[in-house]
Amino acid sequence: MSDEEKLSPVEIIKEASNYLRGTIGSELRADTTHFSKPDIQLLKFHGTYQQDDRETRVTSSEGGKSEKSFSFMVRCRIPAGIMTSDHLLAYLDLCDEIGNSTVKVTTRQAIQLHGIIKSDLKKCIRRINDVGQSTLSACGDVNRNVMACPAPYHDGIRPQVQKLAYDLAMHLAPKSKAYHELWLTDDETGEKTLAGGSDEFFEPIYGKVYLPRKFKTAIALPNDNCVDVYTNCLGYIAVIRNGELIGYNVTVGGGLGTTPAIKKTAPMLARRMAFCTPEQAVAVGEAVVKVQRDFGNRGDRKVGRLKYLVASRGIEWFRSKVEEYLGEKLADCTSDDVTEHNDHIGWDQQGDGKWFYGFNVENGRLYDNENRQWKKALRDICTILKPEIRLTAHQSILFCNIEEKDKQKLERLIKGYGLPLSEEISTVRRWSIACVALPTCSLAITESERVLPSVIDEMEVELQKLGLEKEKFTVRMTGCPNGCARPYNADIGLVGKAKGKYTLFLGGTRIGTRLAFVHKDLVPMEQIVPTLKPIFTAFRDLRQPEESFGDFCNRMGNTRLQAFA
Ligand code: SRM
Ligand code: SF4
Repeated sequence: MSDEEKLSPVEIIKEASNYLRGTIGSELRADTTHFSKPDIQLLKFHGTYQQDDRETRVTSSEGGKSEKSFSFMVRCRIPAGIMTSDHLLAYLDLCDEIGNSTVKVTTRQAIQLHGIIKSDLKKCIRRINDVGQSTLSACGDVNRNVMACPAPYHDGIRPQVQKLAYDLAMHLAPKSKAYHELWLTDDETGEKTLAGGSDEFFEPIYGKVYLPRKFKTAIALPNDNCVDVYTNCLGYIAVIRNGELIGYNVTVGGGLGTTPAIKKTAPMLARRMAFCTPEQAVAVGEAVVKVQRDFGNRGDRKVGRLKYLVASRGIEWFRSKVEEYLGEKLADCTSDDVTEHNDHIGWDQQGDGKWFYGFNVENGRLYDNENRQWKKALRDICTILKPEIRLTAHQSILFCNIEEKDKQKLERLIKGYGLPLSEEISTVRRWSIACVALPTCSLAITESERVLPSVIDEMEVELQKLGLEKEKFTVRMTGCPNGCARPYNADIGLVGKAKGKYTLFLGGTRIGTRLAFVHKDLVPMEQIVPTLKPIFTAFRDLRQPEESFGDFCNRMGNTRLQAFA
């Protein structure tokens, strides 16, 4: 049997799971702290990861064995990041009552809770559903949270794009009843606690073994690629004529995860495939999913993502397969492409007489300490002003539907809890994001969200000295090469490679259309800013008019950049 024919162990687990059930039900009832290996894989489809706090691992004196302090990360599916104040209040309550008292706004416009112990897991997922949110398919080998520009503009386009995110999320969600059976039933009677759930006994789109790997979808606008569309398996770029949405240029095969030691893996930007009308968009998405389902690599999860299928078979082959599954030919892409990235931070008008405020949350982490009370501020804002809440792909929050008369009140609530207004944050901090990494992420090699703020502190000083403090460029840090904060197409990417050391990438773009290159490997954290300093200086002195930092690095090329050092 060739490598491709031999199924990976996760395939066997999915096949035997009876549509995502496995033995999760009985293991949930057992008086244990954690699940068995097969169920850990299946739990992901239900929106939860078994983790352990890597800092509280203790070594028993007898066996010398590591005993883990198990807990669960629970991720919610929030298409286009759109939710209500009541939803956010429910997450804040849950994190305080049964989580680690923090909430993470993710790079895919979703919410994560950490530190849920096994005996609270069912309660956690049920309460999320009770308020009308879901964790189903937030993780696992299925279509994940669908991203779309969250800005609440009444422009006739955004609402359609956001609705498509919702429609795709619902259409591509698993139909197995397992989710309802396991999480939304009474422990004693087994009765459903919440109406809904499909009556299907099979998966019409996915089949028994779901997809070979995770699958990600995003929808962008030409003047606003705030979702980083080219890093997704499936992307839609709105095509607008005379103010009307006439369709989408569909992209396929983006994805950033890589294992540097395995040469066949690499970050890739998506390719432009074909044009579809708004009416075709969901069916085209389904066809793309089905082609990956049937032709994606199920033998080696390292190359199971759609990007490897598109790269190995070619975009023409892929498009013809999609057309075959769709049952019709698609038109070619128009020339429309993404040209800007709006992070939606600060005040902006919605176009209906109301305002929204983009609130920059540093690395998406909501917590309270003696200096800053993110959670208290959000509780007050959500209780007093009740804005609609929208999450951005840069880990931040939009407060929507704010009346003119309430603008100052909102600002006072933010300032009252020691938090900076978005306008008070430096440009470089505003455009920086970091992944979770330590202590919860089992794959983390280095710190990320806990150390990026201090790296940015140093960067602010140098940029100020050079008069570059107003320059807009993205800085993205991750604790390992998986790329959860999308470092590989940023102006500056910092990727954890060895303890306390990072690979420094340069030359991407703020609009996400170009991959960065490795400038220097294994840079100790304290050397990051000193390494960048001569390049910032050269940028100030040698840049062309209006040239961005990423474009400058790309034009110079790495040999010249290294010479500046
Ligand atoms: Fe991610 C795995 C966190 C967005 C690529 N990611 C993980 C896990 C679940 C670690 C694990 O497998 O045990 C991390 C959980 C850490 C924790 O303690 O919470 C994790 N990923 C995150 C989040 C929370 C980062 C953040 O700080 O915001 C993001 C959650 C998004 C969401 O709401 O769904 C997150 N992950 C991403 C992105 C960015 C994106 O999708 O726009 C990427 C790069 C794009 C891509 O998918 O290619 C990304 N995560 C990965 C990979 C590499 C996948 C690959 O193709 O190789 C892994 C590991 C894997 O799948 O094997 C991973
Ligand atoms: Fe964990 Fe690596 Fe993702 Fe960071 S990039 S959250 S360290 S998997």
